[in-house]
Amino acid sequence: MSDGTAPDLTDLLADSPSNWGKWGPDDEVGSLNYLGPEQVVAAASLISSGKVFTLQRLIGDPKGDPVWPGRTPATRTQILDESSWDGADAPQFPGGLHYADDKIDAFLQGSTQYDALGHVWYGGQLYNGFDARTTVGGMDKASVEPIAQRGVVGRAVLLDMARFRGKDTLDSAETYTHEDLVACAEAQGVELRKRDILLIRTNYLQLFLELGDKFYEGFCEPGLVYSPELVQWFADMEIPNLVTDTIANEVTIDPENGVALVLHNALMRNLGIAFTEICDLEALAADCAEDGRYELFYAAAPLKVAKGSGSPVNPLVVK
Ligand code: UVW
Repeated sequence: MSDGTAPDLTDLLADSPSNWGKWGPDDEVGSLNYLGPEQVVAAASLISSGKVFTLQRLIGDPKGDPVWPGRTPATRTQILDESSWDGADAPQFPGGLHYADDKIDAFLQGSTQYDALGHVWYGGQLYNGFDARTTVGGMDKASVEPIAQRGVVGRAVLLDMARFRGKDTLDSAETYTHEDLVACAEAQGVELRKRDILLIRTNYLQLFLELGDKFYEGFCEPGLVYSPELVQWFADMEIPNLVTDTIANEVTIDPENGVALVLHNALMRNLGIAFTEICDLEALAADCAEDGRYELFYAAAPLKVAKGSGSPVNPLVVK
C-alpha cells in the first residue's frame, strides 16, 4: 500500500540493471541459469565430512510458524487415526489394515519456501517482461514450477551477519549492504566467488519465538537494503540465489525512500535472482563457527506446484 510519499518503483528502478532477455524470451528461471554442470561438479567437491544440514523450519511448529503479515500459518487436520476405527462405519480393508491420514491448508509461502520469479512485480510486468495479467487465476509465466523442475545445486557461502555484528539476533529494521557481506566473508576467512549462492543468517526469527504476537507490532525485518551499487554488485557477481532466515530476505521498508520490498523487485523481478526465505540456519551456523568452514555444497528443489507463486522447500547443505 503506498502512503503517497514513497517513490514509485518504476521511477526508483528506472536505471537498475536487468537480465530480461539474457536467456531468451521464454526463460522463467533467471539467474539460476548461472548454475550449470560446471558449478554443480565444483560444488560437489566441497563435500568432505558427510555432515548433512536441513534448512527448513518445521511446518506446524508447536511454538508457532512465522509468516508475512496477512498470511496465516499452515493448519494440519487429522483425517484418519486409530480412533477412526472405533465406530462401526470405519473403513475396512482385507487383513485388518489401519492407517493415519492428514492434510494441510497452507500458504505456499507460509514456511521455508522458494518464491517464483513472477511473485512480485511493478509497472504491469513480471520477470523477463511477462505481462502481469498472466498471474490472474494462477501464474501462467514465471511460476515456481520451472524452478522446481530444474532444482538448485551450487556452491553456497554462509554469511553469519548476526555473529559478525556480535549479536544474538539482528534488530528490527537493521540493515546491511553488499559491502557488509564482503566484510563478513573476509572476517570469516571465506572467499566470495561469482555465482555463489548466498546464505545470510540474522537469527531474527528467534524474536518471533520470544515475543509472540508482539513480534508483528511495527513489523520491519532486518536485511539487505537497496542501493544502485548493491544491485550492480549482485548483477556483476552473477548471484543465482539469495537465501536467508527472515520472512522476506530484505529490510521490509527501505529507511531511505519508504518503499516496501525494493530488492524483491530489483533483484528478483529485474535480475531473476531466486529468493529462498524463512530458512533455519542455526545448526549450520553453529557448525561453521566451530570448524571455520563457510563454503558449502547446497541443493534444493521446491515442490512442483503448477502455476504456484511459491513453494515449500527443505534445502540441504552437505559439508
Ligand atoms: C512478499 O513478497 C509479500 O512475500 P515473501 O516474503 O514471501 O516474498
